[in-house]
Amino acid sequence: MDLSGKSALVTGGSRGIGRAICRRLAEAGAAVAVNYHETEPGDLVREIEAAGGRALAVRADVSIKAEVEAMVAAVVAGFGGLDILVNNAGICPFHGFLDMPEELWDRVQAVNLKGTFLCSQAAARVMVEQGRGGRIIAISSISALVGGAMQTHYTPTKAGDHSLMQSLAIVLGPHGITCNSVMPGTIATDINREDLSDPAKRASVEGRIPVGRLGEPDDIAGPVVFLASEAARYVNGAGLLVDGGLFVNLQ
Ligand code: NAD
Ligand code: RM4
Repeated sequence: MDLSGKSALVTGGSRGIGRAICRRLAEAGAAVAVNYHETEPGDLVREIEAAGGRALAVRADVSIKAEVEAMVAAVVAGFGGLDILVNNAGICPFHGFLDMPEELWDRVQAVNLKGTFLCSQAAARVMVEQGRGGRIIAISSISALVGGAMQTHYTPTKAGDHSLMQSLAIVLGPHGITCNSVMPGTIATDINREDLSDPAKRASVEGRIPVGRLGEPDDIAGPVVFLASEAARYVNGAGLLVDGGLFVNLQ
């Protein structure tokens, strides 16, 4: 899975799943633009460079069109093009439904779904113009397939991200740009640290995962590198569930 000569952009790349994806894309030879929103990931850029790779940090709030366009322009200026976009940025402020504030609903839609639209559109325009194909990947979720009592604002965005990849697979396939989603199960990161801090909740989730443990960010990076690679050239419009078997463990 050699990505030498390719240029990649990972949104929300400074920590968690995004950080692991940046590391693995760089290891496979891609030049990696690490998008961040708040904390500049200088350490990750230095780590990738120290290992002989190329990386740059690009700030943008993925929900703001002008910032997304400036981010994509900065990647093209820095690396001379863009071949791989990973829509990873996302938020999940766990909240009940009956008292869900409208502003919280709007913010989750804006980051998780509109952000994927804005980044995919800006990147696709560059890829179509370049005329050398490309890869667009969304980090959707098992939550695209199942509900969550404290995630009524979140699960529709993850179903939406997957649905957007399905439609873009049709629109962009003729340009040699494949569009797919990866659907992680429960991966221990900052997004669910508080939710999983309840030992009973953690034990109940762990107990339902056939491989016997929660996911780690690096469990998601390999499948992303695969979808970004030539090995996945005929995979288009797919959703790859990466959950240790959690979803199928119903009975
Ligand atoms: P995380 O909180 O560690 O990472 C989220 C990243 O998104 C951070 O880098 C954050 O800065 C960035 N971000 C948030 N708002 C942003 C904005 N407006 N603009 C740009 N970046 C922004 O959590 P994570 O678990 O690594 O989540 C990464 C993705 O994986 C999310 O889309 C999440 O929905 C998805 N996911 C996570 C799990 C899980 O169990 N952890 C499962 C399925 C899907
Ligand atoms: C995921 C999935 C996980 C949850 C995170 C926040 O999409 O629902 O179980 O911990 O979101």
